[in-house]
Amino acid sequence: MRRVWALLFAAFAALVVASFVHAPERGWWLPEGKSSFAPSTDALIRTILWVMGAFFVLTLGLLVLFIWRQGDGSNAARSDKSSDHRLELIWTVVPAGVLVWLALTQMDEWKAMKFSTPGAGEPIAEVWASQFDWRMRHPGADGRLGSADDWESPYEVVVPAGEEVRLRLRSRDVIHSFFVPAFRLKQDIVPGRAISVWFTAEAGEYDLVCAELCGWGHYKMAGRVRVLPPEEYQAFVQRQNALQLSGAEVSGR
Ligand SMILES: [Cu+2]
Repeated sequence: MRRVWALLFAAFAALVVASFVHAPERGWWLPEGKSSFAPSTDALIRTILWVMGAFFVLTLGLLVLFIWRQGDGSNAARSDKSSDHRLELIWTVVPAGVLVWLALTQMDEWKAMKFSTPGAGEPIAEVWASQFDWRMRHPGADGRLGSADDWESPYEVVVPAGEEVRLRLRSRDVIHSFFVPAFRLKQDIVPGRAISVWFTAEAGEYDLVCAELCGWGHYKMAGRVRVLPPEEYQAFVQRQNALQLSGAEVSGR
């Protein structure tokens, strides 16, 4: 019976490894990276996966081996030792060292994302999250947020391609999280705080989702980031500004 368990554990490990190996070709992975962060973030994810994968295989391998060796029901292979300080030291120091190394490896990436927010002054848009929608407020013709010519678009923020884009995130109620998988960008939105994020992206339309369970309608918080080539973006903004100034209804397009 113990050998059946050993085989089941081995099969489980093989299934996990196989699913990771085949994930990218089956579309079980993140969407293709479309921001300047994507290549280095993906490299970091791969590094962490390899390290964790190696430890996973090692741990399960040892487990399978020990169960198998005890498979005949005898305790012949069992050691009388109740502890082994050298072994305990190894399995404490090695994982701790690996964790410190991983922490140091990701520091540059973290710094670029969180502490190197470019530009001063008004952001391209202010993203307001609330239960359960997204409202994007743009500064309008005067370039200032909070004035009468601001215009809003529901669920969609429009930004220029190939430029550093800064957004300011705000919440009207609870904690939400601004997550654009294609940009590898995720940031919590905390009520009472204005938090900036930035990215440089390729032209296209990308999913925006809330990544913080914020209530019963959390699943509905699906928005979009539309990244336009710079000329198209300028034309779009001018059109929106003009519409707002003329008092016409702004549809968000
Ligand atoms: Cu939410």
